[in-house]
Amino acid sequence: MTTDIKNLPTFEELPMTRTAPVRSAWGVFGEGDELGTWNLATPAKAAEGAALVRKGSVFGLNAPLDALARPLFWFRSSPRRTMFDCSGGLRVSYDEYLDNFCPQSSSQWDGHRHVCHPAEGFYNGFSHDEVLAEGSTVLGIQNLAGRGVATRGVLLDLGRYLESQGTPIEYQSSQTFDAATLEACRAAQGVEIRAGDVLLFRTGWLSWLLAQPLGVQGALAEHLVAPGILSGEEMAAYLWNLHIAAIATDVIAVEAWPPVMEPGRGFFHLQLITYFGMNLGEMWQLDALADDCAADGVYEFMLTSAPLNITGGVGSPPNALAIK
Ligand code: UVW
Repeated sequence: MTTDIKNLPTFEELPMTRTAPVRSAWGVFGEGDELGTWNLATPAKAAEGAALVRKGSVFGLNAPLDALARPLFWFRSSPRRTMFDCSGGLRVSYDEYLDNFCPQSSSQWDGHRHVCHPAEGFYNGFSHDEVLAEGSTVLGIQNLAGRGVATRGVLLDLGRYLESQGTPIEYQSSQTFDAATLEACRAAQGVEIRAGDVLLFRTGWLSWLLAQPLGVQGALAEHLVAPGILSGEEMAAYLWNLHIAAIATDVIAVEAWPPVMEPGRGFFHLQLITYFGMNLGEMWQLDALADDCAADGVYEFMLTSAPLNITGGVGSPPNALAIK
């Protein structure tokens, strides 16, 4: 199915079918769709992104896989890498393997399998049985890996913007950014956000975290607090009505942590991933890109991402590039 990205329902018009949950986009991209808002990153958007490549500057947006000795969620682990001589001791050829590799322990995409509602299921109404059945690949990250991402990217540098306003972000807090703040930052930067874009917002949190002594990182792993967007209906309306293909950031969870639990619905991840079908990019390293945007005043670029082609995968490092 080809998506008419100029003719999408507004947030106020959702849901589009009688059986879909409130504030959900189930059915908007077709019954059985597994890509969600990635449908908005069309071939025309790839061409629009490519037209933004002017000076040839390339920014890799992945932090190292083992950036954190101890990932901040207890259920994640950093990979252990072992390099070995595969030439029978001749010392002419080497391979390696990774143990303990969790694709979401550093820069990552949270894919469509990452969260779901206990009763309503996964994005687009796929049930637990359909997704979790032995051998099922439904909603897996391979869907995105197979098509790849090439589109227009836009950076909102909230870190710089809020500092310029005299209200620098408090990294060791659950500070929230509401839609008005995102809009004010966007307006101050003089950049448009268009349908099919990947929207990046930078806080500076990841660089702050990586510069902290292990004791501070360990304390955060025990009791995580982190800034992020404000959850709730106003933010949901703002993000849906932009008709972006995805949102990504340098903080750990897109939304502030600990998250706000909406009764009967859960944390904001569900609104975005489960109900909109929108993947979340987290812990991306955005500082070099942000420095460049601040220097030349250009906050739009080509954004590419080639996630690992993990059959049935929940998430992946993004392998994202911004090219200006
Ligand atoms: C959780 O959803 C718990 O973590 P993250 O958003 O970092 O993937």
